[in-house]
Amino acid sequence: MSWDLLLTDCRAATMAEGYGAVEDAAVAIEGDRIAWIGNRGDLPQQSAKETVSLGGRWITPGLIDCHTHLVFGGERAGEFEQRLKGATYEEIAKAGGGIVSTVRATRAASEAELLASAKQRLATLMAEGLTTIEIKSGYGLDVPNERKTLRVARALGREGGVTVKTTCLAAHALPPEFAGKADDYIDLVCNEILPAVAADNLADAVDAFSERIAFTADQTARVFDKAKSLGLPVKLHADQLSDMGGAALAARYNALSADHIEFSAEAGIAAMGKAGTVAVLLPGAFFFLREKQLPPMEPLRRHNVRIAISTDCNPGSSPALSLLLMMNMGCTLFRMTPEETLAGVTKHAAAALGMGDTHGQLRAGYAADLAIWDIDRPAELSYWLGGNPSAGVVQAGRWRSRTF
Ligand code: DI6
Ligand code: FE
Repeated sequence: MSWDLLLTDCRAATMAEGYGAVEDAAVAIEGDRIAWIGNRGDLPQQSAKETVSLGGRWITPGLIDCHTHLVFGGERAGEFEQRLKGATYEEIAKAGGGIVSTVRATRAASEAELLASAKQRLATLMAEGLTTIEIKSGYGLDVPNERKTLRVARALGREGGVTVKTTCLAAHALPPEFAGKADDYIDLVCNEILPAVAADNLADAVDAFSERIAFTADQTARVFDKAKSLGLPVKLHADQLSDMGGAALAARYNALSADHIEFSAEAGIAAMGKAGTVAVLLPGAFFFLREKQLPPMEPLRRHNVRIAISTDCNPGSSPALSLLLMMNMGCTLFRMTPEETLAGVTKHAAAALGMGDTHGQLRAGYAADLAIWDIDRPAELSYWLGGNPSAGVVQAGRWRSRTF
């Protein structure tokens, strides 16, 4: 028997424990899985169909962006200008702009138009070693448009050379036709939208936005109950702008992740630690909205909550197209270490998508999703502001790109 691909002469951050660094590593790949990884000196005697020297380059698990709203119509640069003149994100939302303006543009866009614009953004993210991305709906807010958005996300997974996990975020905002009738809209989400997307296998998880400008904890719980009855795991946009008890609610439902959580109280963080709910931090949104409230880093660490980092790529609060830049912001804004941010876009991001047993580490049996970098040490991935040290990507055992 021979391996399909053998990579030698590399330094590996396996992420097994901390960086899990192996200074002189080899990685053997069989099909779409890692067959062996370790010290080159310990490599079993076995032939390979293709052997490639990486010339001392670093290799990490392929990066995972575990929270994006990648599929949407239009852009909101005009709103950005309004905010720079003093309007707040919440004021713009209350005046009928914000998320609802992207809902109008997304409903008006054809499936082909949504696919084309999302593909461009995806290509930019993928250039930085991205091998898995989560994509949420949430700008359709009715049965046909939520389905349309999720079909586009699925199509990106089929043709894009990247693994796509989809999340139905129908409970993102109140659509204009339900003004003043939030409970009626939650009825629609529970009785029609979620069953429709589940029937077509369009969603791998269900998310909600629990916030003053979105949905209450009770409404969120109704959405979560429905998701559970459909066999779908849940996630939550929690405590981004105010403390809504979101972290505790997410933990109560054994959510895969609670995201944002800047305003979460310690009891909620402790509950997340017990439930194994991952904290997804989104420094792009914090930066772009010029927020002041930092996520509760010290309680997160004390309660052993796994921390992921993501772009939150969306047109309103985080038009971010670089996961590496988010790693830098995780360090500079949130005081994470470069080791924590790398775990945050690999191992812990995988856990936030329920893929922790198969993705996010360089380990025998795990997916052969690898990023190869022109760097001297892993901290460089969090260090540069711009630039792209990606030297190659192996996706599911096959070369997706290679510059050397
Ligand atoms: N929180 C966010 O940061 C995004 N959605 C959410 O629930 C913002 C989405 C937008 O402004 O379009
Ligand atoms: Fe978001």
